Amino acid sequence: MLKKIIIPLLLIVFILSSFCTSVMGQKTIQHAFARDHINLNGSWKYIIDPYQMGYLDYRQKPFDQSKSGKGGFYDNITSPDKKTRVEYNFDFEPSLQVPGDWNSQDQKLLFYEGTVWYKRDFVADPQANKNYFLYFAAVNYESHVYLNGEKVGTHKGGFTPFQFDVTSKLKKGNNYVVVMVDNVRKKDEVPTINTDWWNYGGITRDVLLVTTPKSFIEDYKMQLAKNDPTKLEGFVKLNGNTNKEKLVIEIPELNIKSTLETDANGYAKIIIPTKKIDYWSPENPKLYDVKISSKSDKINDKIGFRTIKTVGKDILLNDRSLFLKGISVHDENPLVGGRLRSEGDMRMILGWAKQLGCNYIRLAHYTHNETMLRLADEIGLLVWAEVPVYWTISWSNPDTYKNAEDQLTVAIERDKNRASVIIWSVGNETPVSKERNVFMGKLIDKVRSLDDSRLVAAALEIERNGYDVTVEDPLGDKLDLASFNEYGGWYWSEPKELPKYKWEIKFNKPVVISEFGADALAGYHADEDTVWSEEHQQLFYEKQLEMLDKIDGLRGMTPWILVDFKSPRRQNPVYQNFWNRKGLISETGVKKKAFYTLQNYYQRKSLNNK
Ligand code: GCB
Repeated sequence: MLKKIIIPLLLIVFILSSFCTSVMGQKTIQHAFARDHINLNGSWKYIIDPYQMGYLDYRQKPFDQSKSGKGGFYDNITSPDKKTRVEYNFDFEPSLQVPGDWNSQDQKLLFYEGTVWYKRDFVADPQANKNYFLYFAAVNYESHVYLNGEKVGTHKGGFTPFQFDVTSKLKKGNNYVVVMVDNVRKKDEVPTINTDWWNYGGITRDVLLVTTPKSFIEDYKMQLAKNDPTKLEGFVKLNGNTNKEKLVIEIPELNIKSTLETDANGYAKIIIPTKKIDYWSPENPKLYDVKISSKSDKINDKIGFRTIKTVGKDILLNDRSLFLKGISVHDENPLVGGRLRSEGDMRMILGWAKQLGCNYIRLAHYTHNETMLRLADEIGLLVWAEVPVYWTISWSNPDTYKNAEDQLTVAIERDKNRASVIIWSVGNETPVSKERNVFMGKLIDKVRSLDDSRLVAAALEIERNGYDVTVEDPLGDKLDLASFNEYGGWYWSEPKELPKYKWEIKFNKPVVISEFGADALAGYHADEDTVWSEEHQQLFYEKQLEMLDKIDGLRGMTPWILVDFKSPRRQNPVYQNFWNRKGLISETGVKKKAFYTLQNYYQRKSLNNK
């Protein structure tokens, strides 16, 4: 009797626990793109499946959790015998390009929120002495991944990478991978149902089949020590070897060749004294070639070294005071109205920020493409990186917290070697409450436990009373910056009134305005009091900057936003048409008048800064 109960119970626990551990994927490999890999980008067949016919039976039970595990679209039956009834066929379907969202590739999918199945064939020649990982740089939002008809894992979160070990499932010759992607918004997810950006669905970033030796360099970190810029600190982590093993770290330009030994967990700490480092900065984005080798593996990276800290109201980069001339950016290519897909797309956006005179960008409101951060390193732009803890998410739900923390952890793990990243932001415009303060407070502690070499911030909100504006969110006590969004002159008051406002900021910390902005339709000209006109947006910028310049401790800003972006919330049929028009550049790449107002201000700041 006992057996009858215990065995099924154990089975359920086993199934549940293996499902849960796969929800966030496995720990991702550092610098996946530099590994041996087969690139799985390109054309993928797709099936639109709003009722999840390929996933659930008519009693809503997932096929992949049934006894046989069969019945779903992942079986990929394309040429059934004459007695087999099959109601799908990938081979007769059109294709989507990966990387890329589905909304911008098929008119039917512009507003679609639901399930789409992707399928791609590829050829492999697996070797016995290698590991194989299916690596996804990002899929929005929930994905179920199958290789040759077998499930390899599930993942939630639309902007961070994940991978699955497929070593035992990969075949010599033809293979096929099927991914079910579901972008339905849900209240308890991160982000939650309400955002001001397009809910682009699909396999939005690269897919790789990564090959490693059995024992491989899984992760590494190298940065200047927090309080000692003459020392490189970090670690290397091997996977697959529990014996002590020698590792070599080389930075030829600094004459560094250092030998380390891993412990029983494959972990080795890096402490390398060094002199004469050419510090990384926006004016001098110096990157060093770093080579790490173990007995069976090696990896190269380009890493810059710099320090960042705050002292009172000052931000010091390499011990020099700095003003952050920034702009906010979404991960979107306005010219196609979809997610950024290529390095060229990203260079276009960053190039525009450089033309504006920026030394800094806010990558809002979620984790951007790894390539974006690598380009920021290369061309010299400081970065505020953020997780999609946006507006009002489910503060009291422990699963929501876990999800937010996981997304934050993966983002930090992925980008911890990027000199450009100086700020981790734990969220945007989250309303003060006991539960929210606890939730956000824990995220801040988490960041500090993972990375003590950068600043921690959040885009807070302000309070208003007549012409008095105060910043006193209690979370500010735990953060390194007094950073907040404010929409004076657009959602409240009007541009000409702005210089009358008095600011009181409770924190003795550098003030960095994370957002302000006003809509304008490019090419619409009127007098400066007419909203939606370029003249009005220009006046708005002039008055904003006049007001903000009077704030004691002002050390930077990221106005909202570089380029117009798509949003379902923006419905004015004449001026918006589902575009948030706060861009300084239009969706066709035209610079509005306010672009030049801000450019001019940043030029003046540069002169004063010297
Ligand atoms: C905000 C949000 C941003 C919106 C912006 C707006 O405060 O942080 O995501 O897009 O305002 O345009 O209203």
